[in-house]
Amino acid sequence: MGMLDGTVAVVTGAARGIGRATLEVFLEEGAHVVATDLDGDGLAATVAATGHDADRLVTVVGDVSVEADADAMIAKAVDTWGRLDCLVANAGVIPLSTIDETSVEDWDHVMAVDGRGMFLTCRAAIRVMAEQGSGSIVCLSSISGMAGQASQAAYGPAKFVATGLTKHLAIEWAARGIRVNAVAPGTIQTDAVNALLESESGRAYVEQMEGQHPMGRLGQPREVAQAIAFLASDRSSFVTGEVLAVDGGYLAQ
Ligand code: RM4
Repeated sequence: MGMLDGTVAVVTGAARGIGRATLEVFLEEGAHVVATDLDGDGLAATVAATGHDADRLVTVVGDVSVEADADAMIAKAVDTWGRLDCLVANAGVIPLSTIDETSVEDWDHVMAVDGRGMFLTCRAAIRVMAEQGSGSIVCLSSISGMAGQASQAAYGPAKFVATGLTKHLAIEWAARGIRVNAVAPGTIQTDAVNALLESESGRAYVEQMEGQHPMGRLGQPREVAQAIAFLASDRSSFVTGEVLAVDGGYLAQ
């Protein structure tokens, strides 16, 4: 028996990083998954690598910041399997910049993807879950959505949106059987973080972050995915409004 047997889930941003690891863990645990991403080629490659067929895994290529796309991601679950038990609102961008390096366009882009995208996918999911009277949403916050950090002048505030949306929606929908939680990952060895290693300033940032995690290492995408699976599943049936740090002790300092 898998922890998510019979569960129908939507995972956004599933082509790589934490989203991809979440897709893999959810499939291992028995879920049926709608995997979505803006990058159609990347998503196709990830899906092929899982070895699963359309019985358990379907895809939507789209942009979470576009209302019609976000709605289509949730509709795909209902059209394919008749219900939606879980949304993992993972899709996002991670720019590193101080405020004086951040243009208005940079700010708007991060808020559109990480902020509005989370709002739109949560709204579409809640409309279905409210009809069912059940559901579990897991939002991707960050240690940057719980505490300040340098060079995160737009991304950090966008992750505070994720934390805030989680808590407010948890209260708003608790009585209707919908749980809303978040994970707050520390620095995780994803493709996005690995890409930072290509520039000198990016490498200095990652090395410094590594030293700031009490466990003395970066996290792995799968370590976050396991926490997401727990929050998605019935094993966390009395947990809502929680932001679970998966950060090697970073926020405990
Ligand atoms: C994460 C968090 C980490 C940072 C990465 C780039 O959400 O803020 O600390 O290293 O983004």
